[in-house]
Amino acid sequence: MKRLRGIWLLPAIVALLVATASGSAQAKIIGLGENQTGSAKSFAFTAKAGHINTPDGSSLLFWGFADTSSGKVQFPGPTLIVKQGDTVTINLTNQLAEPVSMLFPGMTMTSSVKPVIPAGDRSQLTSLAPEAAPGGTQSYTFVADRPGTFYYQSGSNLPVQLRMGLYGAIIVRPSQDGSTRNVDISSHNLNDPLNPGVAATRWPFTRFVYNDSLADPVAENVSTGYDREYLFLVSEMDPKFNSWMEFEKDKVARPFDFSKWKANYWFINGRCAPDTMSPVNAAYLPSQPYNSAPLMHPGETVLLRFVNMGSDPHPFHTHGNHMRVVGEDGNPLSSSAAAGADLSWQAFTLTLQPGKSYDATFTWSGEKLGWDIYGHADALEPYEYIPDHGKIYTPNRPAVAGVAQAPAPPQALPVLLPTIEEGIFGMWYSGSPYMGSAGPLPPGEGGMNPFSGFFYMWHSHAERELTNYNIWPGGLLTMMGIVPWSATISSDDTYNQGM
Ligand SMILES: [Cu+2]
Repeated sequence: MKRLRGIWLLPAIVALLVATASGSAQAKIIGLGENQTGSAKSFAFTAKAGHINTPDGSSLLFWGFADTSSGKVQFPGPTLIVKQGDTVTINLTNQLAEPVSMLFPGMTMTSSVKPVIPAGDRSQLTSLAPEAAPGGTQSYTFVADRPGTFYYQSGSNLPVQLRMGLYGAIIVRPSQDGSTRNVDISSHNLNDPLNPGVAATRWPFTRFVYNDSLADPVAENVSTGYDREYLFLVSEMDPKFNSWMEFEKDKVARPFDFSKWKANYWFINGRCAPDTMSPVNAAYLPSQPYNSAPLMHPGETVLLRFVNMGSDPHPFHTHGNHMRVVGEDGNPLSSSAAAGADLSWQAFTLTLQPGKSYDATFTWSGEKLGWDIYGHADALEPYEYIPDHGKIYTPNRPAVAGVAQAPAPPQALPVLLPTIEEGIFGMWYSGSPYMGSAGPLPPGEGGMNPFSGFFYMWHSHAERELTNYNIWPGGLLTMMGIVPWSATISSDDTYNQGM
């Protein structure tokens, strides 16, 4: 999205930095379950109605799940975070006016999975799982025996209940999590901060999507190790449908024509941009507690856990670097149980299909740009790409036979860090010629970019999905922030800040 540079960049970055400055930006996946000890985990959910807010001022009726202890219904439902081998029980109470059930695709159910087929001469399946009647309860138990990214959803009256938001994510951490595996990164030419000027050969990971090969150092192509993780649960809504659900008094006489259902809001973790970049638990989004504000340090590996709970495919694009897709639907992309992610592949854009999950890793080091992204020629930054260090940018003008070209400038401008004046008059100028405008901005608008970070867009490549009910920009979009190692990322394990 070249045209998004400049004018759109500013409010997005302001939003992100405000979120970060308040110390509540999401730097890990938040959810329920990690504070429970033992391998038997129990959750109490209530299905109920609420309203979500969109950045254009709309309010939509939704149905969601509440963590009963807080009572706050949320969109999407609470993310469950459990460990491989855990036995998970969910006690559901239904406060909606119609029966609700829960499905856990990919899990080994140990409670009843009997579908609901009411007796009668025109028997029809009405639910894919045992239901909680209005005002009633139902419990579900499963063993989370496989690691990966999963989801739960309603199994009843699907055309209505899925469109109303009855779903959430499940993360199952592998039994290998917490052990240290060294991944061979000798081919990366990244500066080793412990041994400046020398290329780093090992990167220790302690978190993994799946159980990797036991060899140490682990070959890079089979590791599912990562440093930080972010959830991208994507979905969409047609406000005309939510409005019909809320205000139509006679739904039998005036049914909704589902052939005319057409999405006009697109969400990441239940929020439309730019709310995606607002803080976790923002007071003005009482039913949408999760944000999508990824931050990383150069050289780190970020895990993107994708779940598509909508009914449309969403092509997700990360800019800057490709993602490496290492898993799908809770299965590592491997050729055998022991091989690790050897069938992983590089994605420029990853099309998220409805009802599927994907695990993809992402690394950004500024490598092979042909110029020094840090704009300096002094000491190497941690994990800086060594061959580009100290390089200046020169335009690439391939020779064309028989075509006279104007001579290239003898020396293009190097990438300079902002001066004090630019800090005052161009407050977000990162020093990169590729990010935003370096022109003067009105003084007095906030402060400098405190991280000197690089911020750029992660978004749906279906560009209609970058709107909020036809107002651009918005929708399925957020900004990735790459901040120097000197900047603390909230809940960074190194600093142990926690959420
Ligand atoms: Cu783009």
